[in-house]
Amino acid sequence: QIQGYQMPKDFLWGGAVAAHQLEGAWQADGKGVSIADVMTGGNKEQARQVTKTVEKGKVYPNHWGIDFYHQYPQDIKLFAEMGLNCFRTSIAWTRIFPNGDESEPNEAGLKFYENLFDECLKNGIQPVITLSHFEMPYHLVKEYGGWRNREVIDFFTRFAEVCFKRFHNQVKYWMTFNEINNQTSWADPHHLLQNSGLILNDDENLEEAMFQAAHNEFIASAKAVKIAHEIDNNLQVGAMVAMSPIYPMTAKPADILEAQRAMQTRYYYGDVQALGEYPAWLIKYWDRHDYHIEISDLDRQILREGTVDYMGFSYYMSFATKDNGDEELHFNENTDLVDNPYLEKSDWGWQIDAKGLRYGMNWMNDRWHKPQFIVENGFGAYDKLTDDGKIHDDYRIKYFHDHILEMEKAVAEDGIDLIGYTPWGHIDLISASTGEMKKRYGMIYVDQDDEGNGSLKRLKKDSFYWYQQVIASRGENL
Ligand code: P53
Repeated sequence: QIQGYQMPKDFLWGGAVAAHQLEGAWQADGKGVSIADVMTGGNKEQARQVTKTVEKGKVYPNHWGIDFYHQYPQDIKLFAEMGLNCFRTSIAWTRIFPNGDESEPNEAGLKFYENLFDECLKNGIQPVITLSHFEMPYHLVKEYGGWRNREVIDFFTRFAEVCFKRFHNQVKYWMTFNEINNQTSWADPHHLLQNSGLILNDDENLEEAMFQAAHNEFIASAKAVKIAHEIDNNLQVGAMVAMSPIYPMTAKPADILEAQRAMQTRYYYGDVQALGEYPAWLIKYWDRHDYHIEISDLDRQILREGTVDYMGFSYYMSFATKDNGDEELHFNENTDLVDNPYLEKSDWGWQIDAKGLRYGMNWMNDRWHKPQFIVENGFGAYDKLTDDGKIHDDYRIKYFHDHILEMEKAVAEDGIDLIGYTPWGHIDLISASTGEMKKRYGMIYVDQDDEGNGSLKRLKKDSFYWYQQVIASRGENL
């Protein structure tokens, strides 16, 4: 067993979830319908479907989640027992603005989060909040076309302002858009919907529509940063990118160049949010492809003035790419990724690469010079409840061991300014990509199946006790 490094005293050790994946209670207290409420359950073979309305007879796992909406007081006690001093969740936009375009917020929704955050704070846990985590009001998708429409910017900033005003005494760390760069794989309809509320018409150019929607999100995010600081200078507002480094397949120069363009393509979002400017190569790319992205001079100013305070990011896996043979230097994430023969995969095909975490942290630090916050990391797996009534998830402990060690090296040996670490789904919840319950990330097991049957009982897995002593030793005992 390797000893880790001890992290600073004020380091945040937590867990991370998103409202729509665990709260359930999809219609409680005036909540509106979000995009997650119209996504059916799926699995590895069968993609989730998006339906026009909620249809009878179909399975919508986010409607029940793990019933956190009602059970959170007990769950937070378990989090405190684990030793967490922070808890990342999101505020479901539809609890505050059910349709998204109302002028006044729904008080019952605000009250729910106020009580939830109070309960956390009473237990020594500070909430860390994402404003938009794959759960925008479906009404904004159907009536406004999602983020391709600039009107949505104002709806979002109104929502953000209401939240900052109401919760600034309870919540210091915020993030605007979850994994904003997932839409780099724009050919995947789920990413376009989850990130940007886009349902594409056949005659639309997917990539061009994605760039416009992302631009509108950047403006909304930059405005939110400014509003937050005006309300309370103490607030820290971060970006949130999915860090999956893209390596060159070989040392062949054309592979190296392709991997460089791949990284530029997947992380230009971070460039805009951290540095306040679009990179030159991208402007040239738009010109060459005759893409017309609506960006005004005022927009450019807003971006410069609304750069984020820190970079939140998720880390699950790394990718690889090679020269695609095209005349133009261009990376298409939908077609240009290759398997990395040096890495094993999870049962869902995600390449396991602990060193990639340290690599990604250094890469971001060199480029963006911002404090970082690891707000997701974890291992989705099939867990087995054994006859002794336990879950022996040694594979998950190994994953966390290897990743936390690389994280600690990045801090202790490379000098990266890291705010905290919140493993994903530290309590089992609904998977975002497949809608499954059986793709589990938790250190706390929840007795429920893919159809929503089960006692909902919470059980501590072996990883619960392991993480507990990691935190107690401030990261030394791995
Ligand atoms: P699930 C794709 C690739 C990497 C992370 O994912 C992703 C996705 C989108 O599904 O999502 C993040 O549940 C996301 C969480 C999500 C978690 O990773 O598909 O921020 O909402 O649950 C894990 O296994």
